Amino acid sequence: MSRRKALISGITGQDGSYLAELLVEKGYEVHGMVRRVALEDPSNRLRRIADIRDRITLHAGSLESFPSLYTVVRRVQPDECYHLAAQSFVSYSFDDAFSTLNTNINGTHYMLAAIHEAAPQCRFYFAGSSEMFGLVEETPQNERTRFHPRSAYGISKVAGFDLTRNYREAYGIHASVGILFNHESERRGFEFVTRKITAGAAAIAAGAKTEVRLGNLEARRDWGYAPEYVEAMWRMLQQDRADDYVVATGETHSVREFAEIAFSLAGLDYREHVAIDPLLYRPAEVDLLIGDPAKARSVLGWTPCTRFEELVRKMVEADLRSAGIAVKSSRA
Ligand code: G4F
Repeated sequence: MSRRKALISGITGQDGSYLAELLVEKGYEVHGMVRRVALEDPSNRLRRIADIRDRITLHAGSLESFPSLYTVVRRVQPDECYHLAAQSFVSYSFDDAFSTLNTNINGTHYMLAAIHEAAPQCRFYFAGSSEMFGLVEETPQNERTRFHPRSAYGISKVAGFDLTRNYREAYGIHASVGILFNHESERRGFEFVTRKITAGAAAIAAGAKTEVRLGNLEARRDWGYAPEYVEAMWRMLQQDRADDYVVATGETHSVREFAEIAFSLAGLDYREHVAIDPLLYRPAEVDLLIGDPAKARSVLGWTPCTRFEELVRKMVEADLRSAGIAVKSSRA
């Protein structure tokens, strides 16, 4: 039997790299779509997939160009397509709403249209987000909770959700949406608050800096461990029927709690090193997110394993090691 083929957009990111590793391990022929600039700067932009680079095939493609996506889909003829690529930093979407909306909405539409025209049997995954819930209308949030996005990023994800559902209903594409709550790891980008805190605490412990500047410490998020979340993506595409699923831990914690634990694991008191910068507050904040993963648990058989404190520990220990600090005990 020939190997199943998977195409991943956003393969160089945190989620894309973990998903590619999972699919390689499962015996898939894995293809990734990346921007041409990434192919020209492998040591930097392809660093997260360096370990599996010789076991995957990369194709140049741009979310801004339907012909480029269409060409990749037609050539690869994937059985499964995971559309993860996006402008994913919420804060940036306030600085440039136009490019966030263009890239995220058109990019998703182009991917769906390319699948519909060139590989209609392919199963499709769209990376939805808890940012779609925004100003939450109920707690915890589940698949039936109404969306109220608070940023251009959140709006673009709601549009992607609607596009995905429409391709499912109108054209019979096996298209599912994962409504993923925040998920972090040692591979998280430095612009996101968790990594900014863990890398900052490690740099302070190493004597390389003295403070970390943060915005709203009271925002609460449902933070899980990214490698477990890509498993949920894969499980969605193994179902007979396409559907939408909340993927979350069911626990919520504040940015302040994250900072307190991270700094203490680095042997520091966050109150002495965190400076509040009003410029880092968002014009419209998402104050509270907490997901109800009951459907993912019952239908997909998916459960999160890594609890909040363990997640913080994994991230802090990795950053301490990178900063040249020996870490004695790790439960990781
Ligand atoms: O880490 P964040 O930037 O993540 P955010 O905005 O929750 O979005 C992430 O999770 C979503 C899933 O729910 C994804 F869809 C999205 O792509 C992304 O991965 O910010 C978390 C919270 C916010 O409330 C923010 O205001 O932390 C607060 N915060 C406080 N100080 C900060 C900072 N966030 C950042 N990035 N930097 C700060 O200095």
